[in-house]
Amino acid sequence: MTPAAPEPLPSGLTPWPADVAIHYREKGYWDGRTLGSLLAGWADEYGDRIALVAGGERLSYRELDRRADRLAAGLAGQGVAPGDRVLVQLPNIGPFVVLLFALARLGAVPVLTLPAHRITEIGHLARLSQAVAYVIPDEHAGFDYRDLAAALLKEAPDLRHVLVAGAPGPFTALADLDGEPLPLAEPDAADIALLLVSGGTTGVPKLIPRTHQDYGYNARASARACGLSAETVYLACLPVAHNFALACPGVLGTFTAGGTVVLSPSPAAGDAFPLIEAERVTITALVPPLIPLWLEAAEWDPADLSSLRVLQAGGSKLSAEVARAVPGALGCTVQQVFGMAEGLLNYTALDDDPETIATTQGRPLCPDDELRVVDADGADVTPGEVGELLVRGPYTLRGYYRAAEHNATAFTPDGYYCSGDLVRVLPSGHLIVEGRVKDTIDRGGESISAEEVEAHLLAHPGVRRGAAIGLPDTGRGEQLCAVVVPGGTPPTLQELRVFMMGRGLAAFKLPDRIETVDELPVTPVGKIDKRALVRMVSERSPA
Ligand code: OOB
Repeated sequence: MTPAAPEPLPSGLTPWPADVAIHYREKGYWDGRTLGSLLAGWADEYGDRIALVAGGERLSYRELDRRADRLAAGLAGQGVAPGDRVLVQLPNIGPFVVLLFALARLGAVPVLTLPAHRITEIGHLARLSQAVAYVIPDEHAGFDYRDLAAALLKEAPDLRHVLVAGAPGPFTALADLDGEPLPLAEPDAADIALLLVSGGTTGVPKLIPRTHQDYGYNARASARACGLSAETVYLACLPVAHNFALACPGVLGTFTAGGTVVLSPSPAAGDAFPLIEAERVTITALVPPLIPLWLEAAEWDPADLSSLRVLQAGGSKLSAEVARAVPGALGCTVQQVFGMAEGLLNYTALDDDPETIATTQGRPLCPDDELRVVDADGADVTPGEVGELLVRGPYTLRGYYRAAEHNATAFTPDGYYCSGDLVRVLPSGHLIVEGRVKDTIDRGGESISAEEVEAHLLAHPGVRRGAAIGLPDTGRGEQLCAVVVPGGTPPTLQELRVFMMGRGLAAFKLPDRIETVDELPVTPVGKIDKRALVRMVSERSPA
């Protein structure tokens, strides 16, 4: 008999089964600590060491702890109560970090939206979470978030407060929420600490509940896997509201080790390189589309990057060619990270051999991460074969937030999360990501992996960036379109087909059409946005 799927709690958290929870506690993965109490512990242990460098400001661990207490009191004064959801849409600025811990101290739950989200996503997330407050910057990257807040108020009935980091306009300044620290009841470490937004490129975003103790483990174990110490200086270039830069090991992992977090306003080399030089940054994280831009910039930018030890790459597939070029160009090691806001993290080890680092997406973080690789019928594939990755473990969710219908198909009855990622596992335990279950082009009865075609496309010297997409085609169902950002002279369709055939690719996987674009559209964290790309190219008539 298959076990019944567990019911979500009133908080929206789908709990782990009781015996599994006991096991995770016994193993020490779950240590009963809340994010708020962790900060208090770090303040005791690391005191006057610098926790955070943001803009012109440098905050010690003690100062960060004190500010979190004062903001928690200010929020409580506004009526923000334990369990309330607070929509947070802040860029990489100091108040993000203070707010995160202030909410943790209160037991209120941040919904971590990304700066690039707009009214469609924000409206949906506000209604889904029934958020009582919305925290924004005044302006960022040329966009006025107070206008977005005004629009949101019209469609989010539960929203009572708009709090602004910066000039508040008609709303309340976050800086004014400052009170004498209050004695606050500590939340339960098994409760939701934060809600992350799913990174999926299909459908509306979903919310991922992460508990205090599962997220604490996520950060602590990641810090260990990445060799962080009190000497670590982590540069957050990607949005800190994204799991990667927040806790893999990111901001929170760096704090567990007593290191220093430096916030960069953007991942552009022009912002990041001066910070790497000035703060002697030792580790940072990027999504793969940004790495070639850093490699190019490093050729002419005089900034001293010699402090950099590790460049983490994750979020989408990193090409082996780019991975191999990094040590020579930036003087650091690559660490591949195959992760998901839903939980599971895989890291290459810093001392894996260079080819393993260049060609695999790492191994699971935790000995109790349970992975299955299954075929379309849900049966385990022969070891080494490609299939969909299913996972459960001490920091992988058992259900999305308030999404009963979706949960019925996104999880197996025995609690595995169906990732939608196609992987194969090497005898060493390293994973290779082979694409997405749904990122295929269905051409003339064949299902073609976009990822496979892209690997060959990117190997062409005239292609700087590229993607393979399916476009509607009456005869064949879909036609395969190669979308190319040229690097030098782009190939013609015929040249590209000859080139790919020369690499041994089957004829039915060759592109039917090529389109050149100046830029590929990206998701809020910087991954290639296939849906937007299909829309963009569909509007053009074939070249
Ligand atoms: C990270 O998290 P999300 O939630 O934005 O996206 C997760 C999805 C994965 O399911 C996979 O499809 C893809 O992004 N992905 C990768 C990858 N890392 C993530 N695909 C190929 N190679 C990789 N290295 O993207 C994320 C979360 C934590 C750490 C790093 C990335």
